[in-house]
Amino acid sequence: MPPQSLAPAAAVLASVKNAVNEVYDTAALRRQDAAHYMHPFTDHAALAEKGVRVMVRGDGIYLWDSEGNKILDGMSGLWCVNVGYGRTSISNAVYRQMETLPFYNSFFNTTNIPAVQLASLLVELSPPQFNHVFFTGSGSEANDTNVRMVRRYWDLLGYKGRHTIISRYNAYHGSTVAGSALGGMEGMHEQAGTMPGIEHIGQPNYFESGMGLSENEFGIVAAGWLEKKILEVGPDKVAAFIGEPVQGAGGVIIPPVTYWPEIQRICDKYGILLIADEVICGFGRLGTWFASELMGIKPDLITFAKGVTSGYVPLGGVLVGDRVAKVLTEKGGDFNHGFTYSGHPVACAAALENLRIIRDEKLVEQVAMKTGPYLKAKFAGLSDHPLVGFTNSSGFVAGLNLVRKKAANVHECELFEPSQGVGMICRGHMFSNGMIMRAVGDRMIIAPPLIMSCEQIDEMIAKIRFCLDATLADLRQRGWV
Ligand code: PXG
Repeated sequence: MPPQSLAPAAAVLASVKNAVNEVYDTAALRRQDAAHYMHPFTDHAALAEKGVRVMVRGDGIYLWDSEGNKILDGMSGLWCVNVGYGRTSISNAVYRQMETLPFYNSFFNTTNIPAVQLASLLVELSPPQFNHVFFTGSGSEANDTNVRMVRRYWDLLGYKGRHTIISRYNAYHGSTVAGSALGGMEGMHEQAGTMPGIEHIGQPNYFESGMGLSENEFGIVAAGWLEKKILEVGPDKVAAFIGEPVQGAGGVIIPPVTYWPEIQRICDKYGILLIADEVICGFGRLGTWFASELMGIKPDLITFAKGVTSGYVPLGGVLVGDRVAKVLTEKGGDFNHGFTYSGHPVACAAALENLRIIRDEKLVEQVAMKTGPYLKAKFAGLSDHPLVGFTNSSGFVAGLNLVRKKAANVHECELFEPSQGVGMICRGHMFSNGMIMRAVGDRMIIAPPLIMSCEQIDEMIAKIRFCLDATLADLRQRGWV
């Protein structure tokens, strides 16, 4: 007798065909997508015309689309899949937690085991001033939490008007109302408006603004813009300064080494809270568990998300330093803030397993000692390409600037007109040749999964070079170079 559970042969064959040959009705999926799915940060008319790419599977550093193309994911999904795709131990942890307790809230005197364990683990992994964690569902919610928290902190200390938060132009801190106001993206401010009590200063972008200065001199000058703004607003009105240690969405803007220590000195001088938004930079991205360690700063709050679960399920939060936690917990009363999914047991179970992988496989050490330096050397090698005017990297983020004419002094390179959209042209060549590399203006950026080996770095650099050549040929044909 055959076992009762045997599925009919046709059904088995169909599912095998799907799994192995990946046969999908891409045209139908595209039509449905165009008709019903509103994508984030997307021009829908343009997307519908072009047709969306349907991602169906991931394994390690690779993705496959519905047409069977294999793609090297140089962006870790969206700066988050640090341990790579296809980790069954994370899916198993999620499955087990869903079977045991799929949800319970953390309001009303209750907690759950994964949330307690994750808070304790994050405290263990983070710099010593952190002993408390506030969980959210995303990085945006975490930055909203920061706004609420720093204002509450100063209120509790009796400084009622001390509500201004200083951020930077071209920063990205999320897309909720507070997140987009905190960020410094013009396109977002135009549509979402800004918020009272949020001010912006210039970003430490050496390529753009460092003309006539050494990198180290420029770092001090750019940090000085914070002091100028504090004095303009009034030191007794400024609650906090927020910044990404390395700006991600803004184009992998790596500040000079002098920048962050000077920012810390200025915050200390005026007693201002320092918030490090490590949504991208945390969990090994720069070769340290938290980038603050690398930058030599001691923030009061750290925003995290993305890499905490490697994006397998959504989770974010704030590491709350002792200075703030003490006031909130001892002087506090109710902090009237929180989300249904704060400390979601399934998300926390995914994070626990993800962090176990990062720790046991020594991925942070690997990026710091081996693959990060290897990537730095190989990526810098691209600067011999006729289109590449400037390259830099830190750990597992890197960027290069496409220029019309190179110069020995990076500030003397001739740039393309922004309206020519050369970065997007280059991104198109990457995409159609199985390589995901982002464009921010004419800066091309990567943030690969932390598991990437030296051999895979070689493969990625070869792909990037091939696509730079294709871009150059394309631009020559247009008569632009
Ligand atoms: N802070 C930083 C530094 C981020 O990079 C957020 C906060 C918000 O996180 P959530 O989870 O709410 O998205 C982010 C997110 C891009 C891009 O184009 C980057 C992000 C999000 C969307 C697009 O590079 N980063």
